[in-house]
Amino acid sequence: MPAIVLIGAQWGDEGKGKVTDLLGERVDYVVRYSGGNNAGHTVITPDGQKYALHLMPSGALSPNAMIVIGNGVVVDPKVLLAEIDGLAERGVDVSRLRISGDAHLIMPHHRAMDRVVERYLGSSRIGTTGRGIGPAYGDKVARMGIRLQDLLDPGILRKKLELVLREKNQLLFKVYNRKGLEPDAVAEEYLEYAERLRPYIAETRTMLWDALDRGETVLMEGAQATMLDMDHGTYPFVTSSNPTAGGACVGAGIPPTAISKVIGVTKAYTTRVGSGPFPTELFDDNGMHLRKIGAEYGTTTGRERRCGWFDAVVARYATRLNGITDLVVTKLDVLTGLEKVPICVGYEINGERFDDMPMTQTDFHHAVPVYEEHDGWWEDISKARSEADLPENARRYVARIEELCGTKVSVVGVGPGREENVVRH
Ligand code: 2SA
Ligand code: GDP
Ligand code: MG
Repeated sequence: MPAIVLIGAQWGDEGKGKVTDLLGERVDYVVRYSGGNNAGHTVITPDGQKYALHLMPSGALSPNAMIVIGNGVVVDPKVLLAEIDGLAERGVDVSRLRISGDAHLIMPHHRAMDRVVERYLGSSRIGTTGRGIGPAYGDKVARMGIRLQDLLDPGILRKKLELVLREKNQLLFKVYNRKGLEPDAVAEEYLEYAERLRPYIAETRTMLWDALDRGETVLMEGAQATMLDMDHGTYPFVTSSNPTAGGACVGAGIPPTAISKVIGVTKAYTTRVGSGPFPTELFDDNGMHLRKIGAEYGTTTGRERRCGWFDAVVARYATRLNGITDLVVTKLDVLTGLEKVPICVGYEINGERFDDMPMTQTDFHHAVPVYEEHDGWWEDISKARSEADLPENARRYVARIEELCGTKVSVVGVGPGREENVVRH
C-alpha cells in the first residue's frame, strides 16, 4: 500500500487523531501536511494514557513509524519544542521526527496580528484559535514568510525579519494601536530555537519518495477538515490552508499518482468550533446531549463546540471532493439514548430543494435542513466490535450514512480508546 490520505469530512474534530493512531502500527511514515498548532488531535493509547497533539503527527504514539512535519505546515517553534519535551518526558521516542526545511514559521507578529484582526472584525470575526495561523499563511502567499531553513542562516534570518517587521510594526502601531516588535529580540529568541530544532530539519520530500520507492506506506494525516478548507469550505469561516486530500500532495510533496486510498473521518453527528454557517446546529436538549455525552470542547482552546445532527449533504460533498474510498464514522456511542436520530438529507433554501451544496455562501447561510427520522437505541454499544454486536437501529443508521455518502463505511467508532471500534469491511 503506497500513500494513504486521512482527512476530516466535516468541520474538524471528527476523531482523526484516534484513527491515525489506529493505523500507526501498520504504516512506516505519518506526515502532517497542513495547518499548525491550531489542531488538537486526541489519542488514547491502550494503557489509558491520553495525549493531545497539536503539531506532532498522531503517529508519534506508534513506536515504529517515522513522523514528519511537511512543507505545508506552519510551525510555531516554541510550541513544537514544548510538545517534543512533553512527549519525551512521557517516554515517547521523538528522535523519529523530521521537519521540512520549507515549512513556514509562525512568528510573534503572526500571533499578534491574529488577535488584533479578530478584535477588529468584531461580530464578523472568524473565531480563530488565535495561534497566528492565518497571518503566517498570509505572509507565505505574499512571499514574506520565514521558513524553517532560514533558522539555519542567522544572516538571512535577521535580514528577513528586519524587512518584514518594518511593515508589520507600522501596521500594528498605526492601524491597530499596538506596540511593535524588536527584530533583534525576535532573532535572538528564534536562533535559540534553531539550535534545538537543527537535528530535525530535513529534506522530507526525498525521504518520502525513497520510502515509497521501497514499497513502504506513507500516511498523510489531515488537520482541520473539508468544510474548513480555504478553497472548498465555508469561506471566510475557514482555516487558511487546504486540509482536503488535494492539499496532501502539495503540503507533503507527494505525487497524486502515489495515493491509493483516502480515508474520510466523520462523526455520527456534526460539530463546529468558531463562527460560520452550520445548517443542522441544535440549540435544544439534543444539542446539550451531544455536547455533554460527546465531551465537545476544543482540544486546543477548550471552547465549547457547536453541535448538530449528521449532515449527509456535507458528508457526500466531502466524499466526492476528496475521493473518499473508506469512511470512518466515529462517536456512534454518543447517540445512544436518543429517541430519534434525524439525518439531514437535503436543504430547503428560499423554497427550493437542494440535494447538494448550493453555489453561494449566502444560500448556505439560509439552508434549512430536510430531515429523515431514524429510531434511536438504548443499548450500551461501547463493547461492540463487530456489526452483529450493534442494535438493529444503530446498524440501520450506519447503513443509511453509507448509502447517502456513496462510499463504504469501513470502521465505526464506539468509544475514544484505540480498540473501541466496529470493523465492517
Ligand atoms: P484558525 O485558528 O485560523 O485555523 O481558525 C480558523 C477556523 O478554523 C477552525 N479551526 C478548528 N476547528 C476545529 N478544531 C480545530 N482544532 C481545535 C480542536 C480547536 C479548538 O481540536 O478542538 O481547540 O478550539 C480547529 N482549528 C481551527 C477555527 O475554529 C476557525 O473557525
Ligand atoms: P481530531 O481533531 O479530528 O483528531 O479530533 P479531536 O481529538 O479534536 O476530538 C475528537 C474527540 O472524540 C477526542 O476527545 C477523542 O478522544 C474522541 N473520540 C474519537 N473517537 C471516538 C468515538 O468513537 N467515541 C467517543 N465517545 N469518543 C471518540
Ligand atoms: Mg481536533
